Amino acid sequence: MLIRRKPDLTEADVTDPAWYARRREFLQGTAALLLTAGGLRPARAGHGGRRLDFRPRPDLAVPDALTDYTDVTTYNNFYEFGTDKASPAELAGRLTTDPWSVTVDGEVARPGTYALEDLLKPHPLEERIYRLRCVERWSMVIPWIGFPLADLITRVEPTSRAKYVAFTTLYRPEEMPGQRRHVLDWPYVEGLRMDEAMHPLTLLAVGLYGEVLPNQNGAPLRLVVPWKYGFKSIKSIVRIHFSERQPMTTWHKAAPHEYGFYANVNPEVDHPRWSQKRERRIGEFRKRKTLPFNGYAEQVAHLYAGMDLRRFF
Ligand SMILES: Nc1nc2c(c(=O)[nH]1)N[C@H]1C(S)=C(S)[C@@H](COP(=O)(O)O)O[C@H]1N2
Ligand SMILES: [Mo]
Repeated sequence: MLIRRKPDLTEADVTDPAWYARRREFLQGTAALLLTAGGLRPARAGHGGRRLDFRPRPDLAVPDALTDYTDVTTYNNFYEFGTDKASPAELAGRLTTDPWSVTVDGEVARPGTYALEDLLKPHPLEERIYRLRCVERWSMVIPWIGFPLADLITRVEPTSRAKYVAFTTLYRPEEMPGQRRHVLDWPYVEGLRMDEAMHPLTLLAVGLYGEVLPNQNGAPLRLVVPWKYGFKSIKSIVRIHFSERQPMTTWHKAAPHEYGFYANVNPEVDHPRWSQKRERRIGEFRKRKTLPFNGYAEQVAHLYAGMDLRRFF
């Protein structure tokens, strides 16, 4: 099934009018909330991107201070634009994200290539403040805008044989200069077990800091799995595939003894070349203790009950 593309992902496409009126209320409410929470957070001024309308989910937010917008958008891992942190912000501007479509296939009743705007339309957007921790021992706190991956999965109706969901990033070396070198096996692929994918914390993000995702953060659609190391949160997704077998993942293929399929944030399991016990929150000086499941243990530990998390790292 091929759905015809419309010229642009307009704000109306991603706006539920009911949230329109509440947005101002939210912005004021949040300012008050954040101040009383003790963290002096910067005002939510615009950063020049297209504004999104969304519903706040303070119930799903972490209380930590937000990472500075400049750090969130200039200190990135996006190997398609180079292996250093600065290249994505410098080079991702040339990536064309419109038109964009996502192929849904495999063990699913409603496969097809969906235009992004059609894929997003039924899903009201939410803001969720999540931690993101890179396996390289730095972390950030980011106000993501998106919707639960579970909502999309439910809509496309996986079959009973679907045990895993695999994701693929765009392969377009003309616009992604990092792909002209074989530093990774392109395109970048990642995967989740079905229960991880269906977990209410698992987010498909289309924005951050109230605006459409900057390209360097994975525009126009990326995964955010807050209890796993950052590399699971695949960017610029073009394919979502349902399978019976556990899919291969890019980092596991690149270094199987360093990066497992699960990649849960686990301070007890060292990376072979360094300890994972501590992390540097970008913008802070003193190192923090890394929390099991990145602080989301209460919500997700049950998914791994009975599994040896040293073996399934
Ligand atoms: N396609 C793709 N997705 C990716 C990566 C990448 O190189 N390519 N890097 C991952 C890693 S290692 C991290 S830590 C996060 C970084 O996300 P951010 O730049 O938005 O903070 O993206 C993840 N998703
Ligand atoms: Mo990472």
